[in-house]
Amino acid sequence: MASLIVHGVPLSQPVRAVLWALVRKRKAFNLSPKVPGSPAEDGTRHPSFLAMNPGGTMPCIEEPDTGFVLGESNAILCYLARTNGWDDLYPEDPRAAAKVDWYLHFHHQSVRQASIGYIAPAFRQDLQIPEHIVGGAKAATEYALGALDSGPLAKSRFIGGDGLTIADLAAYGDLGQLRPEFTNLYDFSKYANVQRWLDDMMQADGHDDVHVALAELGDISVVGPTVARLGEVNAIAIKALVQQAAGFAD
Ligand SMILES: N[C@@H](CCC(=O)N[C@@H](CS)C(=O)NCC(=O)O)C(=O)O
Repeated sequence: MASLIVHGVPLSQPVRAVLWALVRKRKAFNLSPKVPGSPAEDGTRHPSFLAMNPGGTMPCIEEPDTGFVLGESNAILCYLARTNGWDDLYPEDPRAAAKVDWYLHFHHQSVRQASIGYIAPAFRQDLQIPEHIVGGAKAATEYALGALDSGPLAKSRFIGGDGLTIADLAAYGDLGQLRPEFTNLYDFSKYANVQRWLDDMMQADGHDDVHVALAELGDISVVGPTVARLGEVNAIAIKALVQQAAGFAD
């Protein structure tokens, strides 16, 4: 049986969410690094990639044995959990699953915007993202943090309830990277429940394994990284993940 292929790189937030599920469950995978937005052969806008994921974004998974391909991180997380029986990460009970689904739908126009408002301007200085887009994304992030803080995280330890689920993996992809331990681009102190949840997530199994690139990159709050540096930290993280995954079961 050939291992699942994950197309993407570890600096991508939604790719990290998928990798974290695989690492937690010790499920074997191969990484096929891709360049986001590039029409080149190794890019997410190349026709061969678009044939697998018409959205043209990473992550995308590919099952070599069945030919099954799927894009969109939250769809991938649900699929992996269902097909592998990871009921702790995505409960079978319809009401418990619905709480997780609530977050997965809420995510894109809310928490995901943290990466547009804070990370994209630092990582993609070449794009000179217009201020109204950055400002709008920061406002959406603020709203999302308030909603998480006064909503699910005021009631339970994790977003979907008392146990960690794929909702937490998806959310942490965009929020965890901003912590002082990584890029140091956002101060969460006014959101006590979010802060407590971030601390819990940092202790969760597999956290450090999927955050090698961000640990290598470090604080970028004063001087942003060069494109070459982003490539370097991705390469370091890919090597570590591939080595680790070689010991996992298909
Ligand atoms: N909704 C998508 C978002 C994925 C996404 O934005 N991926 C970025 C990298 S972090 C990407 O591939 N961008 C390339 C592009 O937009 O052309 C998901 O959750 O999978």
